[in-house]
Amino acid sequence: MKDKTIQLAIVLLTVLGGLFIQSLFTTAQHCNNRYKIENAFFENSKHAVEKYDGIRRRSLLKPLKLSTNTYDDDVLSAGNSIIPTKENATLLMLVRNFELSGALKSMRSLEDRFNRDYHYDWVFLNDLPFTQEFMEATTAMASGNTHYALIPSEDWDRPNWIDEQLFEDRLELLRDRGVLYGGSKSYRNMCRFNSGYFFRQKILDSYDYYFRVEPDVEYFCDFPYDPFKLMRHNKKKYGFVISLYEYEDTITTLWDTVEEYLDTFPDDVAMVNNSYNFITDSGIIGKFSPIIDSNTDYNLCHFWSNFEIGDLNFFRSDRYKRFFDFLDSKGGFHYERWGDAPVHSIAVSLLLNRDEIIHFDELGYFHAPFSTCPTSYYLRLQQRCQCDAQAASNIDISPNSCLMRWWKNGDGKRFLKDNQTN
Ligand SMILES: Nc1nc2c(ncn2[C@@H]2O[C@H](COP(=O)(O)OP(=O)(O)OP(=O)(O)O)[C@@H](O)[C@H]2O)c(=O)[nH]1
Ligand SMILES: *[C@@H]1O[C@H](CO)[C@@H](O)[C@H](O)[C@H]1NC(C)=O
Ligand SMILES: *[C@@H]1O[C@H](CO)[C@@H](O)[C@H](O)[C@H]1NC(C)=O
Ligand SMILES: [Mg+2]
Repeated sequence: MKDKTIQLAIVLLTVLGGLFIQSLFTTAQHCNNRYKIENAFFENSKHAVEKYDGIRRRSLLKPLKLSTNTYDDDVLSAGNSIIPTKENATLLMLVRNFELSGALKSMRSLEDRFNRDYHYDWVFLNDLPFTQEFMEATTAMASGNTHYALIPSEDWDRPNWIDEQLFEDRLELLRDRGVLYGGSKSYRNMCRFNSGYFFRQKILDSYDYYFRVEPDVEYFCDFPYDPFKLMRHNKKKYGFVISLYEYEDTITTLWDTVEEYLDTFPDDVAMVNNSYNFITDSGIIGKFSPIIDSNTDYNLCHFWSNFEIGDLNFFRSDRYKRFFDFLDSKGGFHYERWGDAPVHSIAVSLLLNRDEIIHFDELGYFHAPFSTCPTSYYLRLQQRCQCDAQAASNIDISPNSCLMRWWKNGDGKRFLKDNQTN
C-alpha cells in the first residue's frame, strides 16, 4: 500500500515535472518567436527610416521629383529654404457665422499641415457682420493675424437691373429640375461675388496672393513647400488640386456668352499658349470616353474653386474685369446659376499661358464629396498623409475627373500630348 502510494507520487511528480519542463520550453519558444518577430519589426522600421532618409538625403543634392504631374523640375525646390520667409499673401475664407465649427476644422487642418510654420494672415469675409464669438474662436485658432471684413451690399446683392419676374421664374425652373442650389438666391450672390468681387475687397489690396479656404475641408498631407513661394518663383498665377465636369444645367448659356466675349475682345486672349484645348477638347482620353455630353464646345471641365491659390493682380487686371463684366452683363449669375468655378476656370484657361497654371498634386485635399491624395507611397509617408489613394472619393481615379485632360492639354504630362497641341 505504501509502495503504491510512493509509486503514484513518483508518477505524478514525473508527469508534473514533465509538464513544467514542457511549459518552460514552450515559454522559451514563445519568447524566441516574439523576439524574432520583433526583430523583424525593428529591421522593417529601420529599413523604412533609411528609405525615408534616402528621400531627404537626395533632396540635399537635387530635389527628387516624386509624384508630380506638372513636370516642373523646380516644384519641390522652391520651398526648400531653411528659414521660412513669408510671401505677400493671405489665407482667405468667405464664411457665415453659423459655419464656425466647420471654419475651425478647416483652419486647424491647414494650420497643422502648413501655416504653423509660416503664420500667414487669415482674412475672413462675410455679407453680414461677424459675431464676437466667431472672431474670438478663429483668432485663437490662427497662427497668424486675423482680419475681418464686411462685404458692401453693392458687391454682394443682386443688381437692380436684374428682372425680378424673370429671376423668380428661372429660380423655380432650376429648383424644379432638381439642380443643386438651383432655387437658392444667396448661393447665386456667393457665386457672383466669388467670380467678380472678392478681389476688389479693400482688405485684399495689401496682398499679392490668396489661398481660398472653405469650411469643412481637410488637407491630408504636410505641405512639402510654401505654395505661395512656389507660385512666385515659377511665375504661376493660378493653382488647383481637383478638376472635374460642371453640371450643364447651371450654365446653359455661359459658353455662348464666352464666345461672344471672344469676338468682342480678341486681343485680350493670349491665343498662343493658352489652355483653350483643355476646356474644349472632348475626344476620348485614357480608358474613358467623356461621360458628360455637352451641348456646346465647352467640355464642362473646370478647376474646383473651393481650393484655389491665385494671383490677386491677375484678377484685379483690366483684362479679367472686362471678362467678368461682359459675363455679368448677361445676367447669367442670376437667371441661370453660373458658378465661380467654371468662370474662373474659363478665364484662366483663356487669359493665361498654360504654364502659368499649376496643378498641386502633392497636397492631399478633401471637400465633400471628392478628395485627392498623392499617388506616390513614399511621398505619402514623407508628408505624413492621412488619406487612401484608392478611396472611392478620390476623384483622380474616377471618370468624373478632368485631370487627364489637363495632363494632355494643359501644362501637364507631355507624353500625352500630340504635336499639334504642344
Ligand atoms: N458670408 C457668406 N458666405 C457664404 C454664403 N453662401 C456661401 N458662402 C461661403 O461660400 C463658400 C461656398 O459655399 P458652399 O456652401 O460651401 O458651397 P459649395 O462648396 O458649392 O457646396 P457645399 O460645400 O457642398 O455646400 C463657403 O466658404 C461658404 O461658407 C453666404 O450667403 N454668405
Ligand atoms: C504686397 O502686395 C500689394 C498688392 O500688390 C502691394 O501693394 C504691397 O506693396 C505689397 N507689399 C509688399 C511688402 O511687398
Ligand atoms: C509659347 O510656347 C512656346 C514653346 O514653349 C514658347 O517658345 C513661346 O515663347 C510661348 N509663347 C508665349 C506667348 O508665351
Ligand atoms: Mg463648400
